[in-house]
Amino acid sequence: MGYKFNYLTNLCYLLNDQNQVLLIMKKKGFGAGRWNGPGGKVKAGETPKQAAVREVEEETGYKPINLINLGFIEFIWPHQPENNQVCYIFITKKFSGELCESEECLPQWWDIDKIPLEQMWPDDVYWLPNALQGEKTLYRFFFDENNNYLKHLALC
Ligand code: 6U4
Repeated sequence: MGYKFNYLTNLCYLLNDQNQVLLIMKKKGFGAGRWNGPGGKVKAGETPKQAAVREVEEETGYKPINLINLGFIEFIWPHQPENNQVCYIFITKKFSGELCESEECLPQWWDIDKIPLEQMWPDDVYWLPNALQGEKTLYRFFFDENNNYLKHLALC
């Protein structure tokens, strides 16, 4: 079965040398009130990687260097297909600049083994801990109209 995707997005995970990952609390828009990786929509003319660099700078103040692509996740809302998106997943241990809170979001470092999964998107528990270990990430997740998790499958 083919799915229609309205846009491409990205999520980008910065890791530091204290075994921590940088997450943001989005203050407004889609996903507000949840902790998530920095990221957002890929704009016309950008590659997913260029968009990830831009979003991380806008949302955290850091400039990521040498982003590694782990794969992508198809997020599907069968009853709200306008939300459907293909989300590219990036990770890096290299970045420059200074951490900076913005009007849009609060960035915060979290110990990798204590990430706040209960305050994140419900799919993250299935894939994020492995992705933070550098594992290939290729999935399709389905959500209901209240953004509750329905089911998922691996795409490889
Ligand atoms: P606007 O308001 O259009 O400037 P922008 O930050 O460009 O926002 P946004 O927030 O719509 O884009 O992008 C959605 C973000 O949410 C992307 O980083 C992907 C992420 N996202 C969407 N569904 C998700 C899900 N089910 N699980 C997850 N992240 C998800 O972990």
